[in-house]
Amino acid sequence: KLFYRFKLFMDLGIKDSLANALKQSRYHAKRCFDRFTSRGRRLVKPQELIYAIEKTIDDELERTKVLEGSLGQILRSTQEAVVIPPYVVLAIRGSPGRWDYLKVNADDVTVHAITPTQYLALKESIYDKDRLKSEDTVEVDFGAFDFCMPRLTLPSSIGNGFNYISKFTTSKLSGDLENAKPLLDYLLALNHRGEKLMINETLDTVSKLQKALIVADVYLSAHPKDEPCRTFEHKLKEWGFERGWGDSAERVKETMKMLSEILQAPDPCNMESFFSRLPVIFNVVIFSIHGYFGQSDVLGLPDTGGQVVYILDQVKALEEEILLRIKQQGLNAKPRILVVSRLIPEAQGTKCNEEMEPILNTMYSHILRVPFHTSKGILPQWVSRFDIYPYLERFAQASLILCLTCIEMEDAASKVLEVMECKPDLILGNYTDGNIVASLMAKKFGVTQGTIAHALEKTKYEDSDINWKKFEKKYHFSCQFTADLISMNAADFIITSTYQEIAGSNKRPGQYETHAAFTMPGLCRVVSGINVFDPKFNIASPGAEQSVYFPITEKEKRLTSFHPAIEELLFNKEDNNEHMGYLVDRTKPIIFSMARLDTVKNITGLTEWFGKNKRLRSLVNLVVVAGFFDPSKSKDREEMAEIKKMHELIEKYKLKGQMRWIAAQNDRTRNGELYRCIADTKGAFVQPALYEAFGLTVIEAMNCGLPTFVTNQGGPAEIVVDGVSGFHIDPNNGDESSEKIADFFTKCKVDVEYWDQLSQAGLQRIYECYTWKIYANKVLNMGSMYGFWKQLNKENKQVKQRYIDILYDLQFKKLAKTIEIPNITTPVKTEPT
Ligand code: UDP
Ligand code: LCN
Repeated sequence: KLFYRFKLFMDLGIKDSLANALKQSRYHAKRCFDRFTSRGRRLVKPQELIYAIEKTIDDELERTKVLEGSLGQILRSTQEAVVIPPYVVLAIRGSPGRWDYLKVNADDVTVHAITPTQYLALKESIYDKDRLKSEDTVEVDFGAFDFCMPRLTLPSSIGNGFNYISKFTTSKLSGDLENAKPLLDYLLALNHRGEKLMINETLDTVSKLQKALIVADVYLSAHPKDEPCRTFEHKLKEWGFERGWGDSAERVKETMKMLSEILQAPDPCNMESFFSRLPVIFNVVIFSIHGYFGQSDVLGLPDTGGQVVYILDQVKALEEEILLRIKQQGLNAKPRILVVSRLIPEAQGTKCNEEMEPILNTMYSHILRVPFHTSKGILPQWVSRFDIYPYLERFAQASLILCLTCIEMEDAASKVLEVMECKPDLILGNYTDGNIVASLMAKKFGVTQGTIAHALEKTKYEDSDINWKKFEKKYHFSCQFTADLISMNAADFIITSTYQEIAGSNKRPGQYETHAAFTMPGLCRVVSGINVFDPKFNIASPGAEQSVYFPITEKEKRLTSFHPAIEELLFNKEDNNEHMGYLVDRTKPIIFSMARLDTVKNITGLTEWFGKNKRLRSLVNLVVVAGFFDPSKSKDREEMAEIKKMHELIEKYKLKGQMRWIAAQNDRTRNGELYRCIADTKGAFVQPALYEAFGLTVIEAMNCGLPTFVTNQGGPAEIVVDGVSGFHIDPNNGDESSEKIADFFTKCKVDVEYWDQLSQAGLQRIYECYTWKIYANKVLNMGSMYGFWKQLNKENKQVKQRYIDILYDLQFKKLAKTIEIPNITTPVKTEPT
């Protein structure tokens, strides 16, 4: 069906396909479109479109014909429709990233194509009739800067930007030898703390470089392969070569050969390999600002979830990879990685009030915390990620005016310089707040920038853009979406965890894709926010720390010292403030889930599915680790409601005896063993989220050999291949999902090998795609290659930056000021600590 739909759209174009379809089924189409318009102006969701066909066509055969035919295909590809009688305007997503806007006149069923601007204006008019007439809407159009930049064409290429950048770079350097001049300039500029690397000014033309490479090749051929570079580097220096080519004669020769071949006849493969060997990245700054960012006692606190885990593991993996590369480059430099976060004086027993904290299991990496300054002093308390925007500019200290007026104040930029004693080579941002600060800092230092979203909030809340005013007080989406737009456009490359994060699936748009065209009526109309075919998009999925999350089959490594505590946690019958509910029948397998108690995590949903499904209850016990039990102790708006709901469900379905609710567990080493103890019961992990951006718990469980049932909404559906390395469940269809889980356990009873088969297949999937080693290698390669690409296209980057500055100054700053700064109860000194 998908192929048929795609072919239909390709052959005729969507507009003509729809026009033909309407002609062919004119009678039914007219009735169907009349039905849409009969209920007046409104926004219609896709389910309603299909439902309308089902309701208007009585004859079953006819109905199937229309539903399976072109009209049905087009309506199935429609993501939403604006109804303004007599018009029905369809936003059609023919394939990932490709959108068409078609206006159908319900009276005569004629079709006209319209632009995104026109579509968004019509959509706005539903919410505010006068908007159509108003001409004061600010339009944001990033597409206007991209006309000269290469784009990918196939939906299947999306997220594979790095490979295309090496191809585009190759073609830019091809042809005349002089086309390689930008590469020569790039190499000439390479240095580490002032010490030149790779080449020096002796090789100031491409032809001199090319000749020197030939001489060096002959010279190196006479040396044993494993001869250390120290013994011949003085000779190479005479010809203009500095250190950084390799640690042995063989490696230096190989790297030089790659460059020779690039100069002779560039090809993307060589280009990638050469850039992966360049000594470019030694110092990295990663911004992860909100939450309680720390190494212990932070997980489970509001807003503090997987991204903290991700960043700490990421730092360890990046440091290991940088160290390996430095060694292979024949250098003895020391790398430095700083995770810059917020210093929170009221640290709630965490270390978030400490300025510097070494990162465990690393040699050169630290958390650097900088406080939020306000006009009333340092902000002592935690603030929600939704309310964080007024503090960020001063935190980054990126504005020139601020630099001149608040010289005495500590800020992230000066702290980074002080600790690193130089500019970073790469800046990474995490989540909206980290990304906007990363953008400000990268601009200030002129450094390559990568962004990581973890989750873009826009997709989590339905119609959060068009209804932004309704959400504003609670969530400040106006700030968040503007900040996201700024940083995704400012970034040199974007790291995503899955394809779906960028471009969704055939059915559902991706998180980034929903920023392509959207509107916040009365604020701005984004006619081109980001293009998912931009080669800056890359998929680099995180892993799970394999020394913590290892399979149950590795028996000798099991952390048996935790077993008494885990036994207590799972089976002790007395309720306390760490666990409530108990498990009468210990012989049953356990289905397990662990998450923050956010609405979107749907732990209450899972509890309800379990409560309702007698068969499942007879087969397994349920254990969930989530939040805590007293709603009055929560500071988080959503968490309070979820806590109350959990208590109600436990009562309603009389779950005590079959369900255990455990409060958030912060000891990840013990959690690793907990997953394995669940696996010992031949249980399973369930990730029931209404939407999950990636889902670290899924890969943690899989690493421990636990079969998984994962939401089909978001990243987990990509991690797990349904029926092979786990199962997909539909969070919006609890009955079907709980039946699927029950079926699995029924089958396990008959087929004793089935559980092991799933467990093994999960592990295989992890080793192929989801490890930190694969991640770190990809990210460092990106840092190197996109750094050069940025230089190759510096004029375009500068022009775009000026546009970004306008959006930042005129929109973001104004919006950030509307967020109230809470009272500072305890006076906290404003001088640097
Ligand atoms: N986690 C934990 N204790 C808890 C809840 C979660 O240690 O009580 C950890 C979990 O093991 C995982 C992370 O927090 O490493 C959650 O990441 P995920 O991607 O699943 O969700 P997020 O919280 O980032 O939305
Ligand atoms: C945030 C989320 O919501 C999760 O889906 C991710 O796994 C986590 O960050 C780490 O990227």
